[in-house]
Amino acid sequence: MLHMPINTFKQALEQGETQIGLFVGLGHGYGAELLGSSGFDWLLIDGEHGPNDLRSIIAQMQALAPHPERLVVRTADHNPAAIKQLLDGGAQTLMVPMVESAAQAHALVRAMRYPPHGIRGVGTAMARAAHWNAVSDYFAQADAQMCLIAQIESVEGLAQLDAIVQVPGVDAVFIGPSDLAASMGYLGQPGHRAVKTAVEEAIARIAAAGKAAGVFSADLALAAHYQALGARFLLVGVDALLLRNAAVALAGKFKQAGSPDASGVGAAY
Ligand code: 3PY
Ligand code: MG
Repeated sequence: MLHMPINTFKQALEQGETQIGLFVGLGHGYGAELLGSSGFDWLLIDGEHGPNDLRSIIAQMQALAPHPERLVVRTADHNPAAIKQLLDGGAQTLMVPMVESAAQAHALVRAMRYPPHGIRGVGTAMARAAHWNAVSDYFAQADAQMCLIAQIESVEGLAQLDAIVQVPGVDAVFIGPSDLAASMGYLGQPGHRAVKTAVEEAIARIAAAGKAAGVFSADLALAAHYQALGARFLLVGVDALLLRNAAVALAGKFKQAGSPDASGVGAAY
């Protein structure tokens, strides 16, 4: 007899636990598997900017299933049909970009719930989430185990933040500093003082409403600052950049050293 898995990411949010995560953006199960048991609390499989489709996202969830990291999938947009397929594919926690009104948030909650509480279509015979009808309590548990993270990342979203955060079923709010910076007129400057102040204020407002606040910063000092202000789930890096930066650093280090015999080169082996 199979049972619906408990959403431990949602549980940790409810318990006020801090969760540190990484973007998974290479778009392939092989790269995702490599990140399993790497020490992060959660991983964000990025269906918005990563080169992903439903099949590649499912392959990454399968590859990471044996590992302890909690999985969150970011959707490309608000499309309820795509949300339905991700939930059927086994995603329990969705991060949805660019939420700008309580009405949008409410529609997203409904997309993640079965009637009478929502509009999610029923198709468990083809759903990995229900282990193809073998999960006996799937319908009883499904709505409760879903977790919605609304992303606030525009001036309009910030203006509507207090209403969005109150929508029942919005479990957490994640600030996107890059899009917010662009929306504020500081494209490419997520660390700009004005953006930083806006993020700080948003974290405080989300926490005051009793919801979990999240944010991304690859600047670790800034990430730690946001954590100290009350952010409870953070992304602190991007897999593609870790690989790229390590490759550039290794090439530079070896070429600068000039000779395979130079001390320190090859220390990793
Ligand atoms: C953003 O910064 O815009 C994101 O979506 C991720 O942090
Ligand atoms: Mg964004």
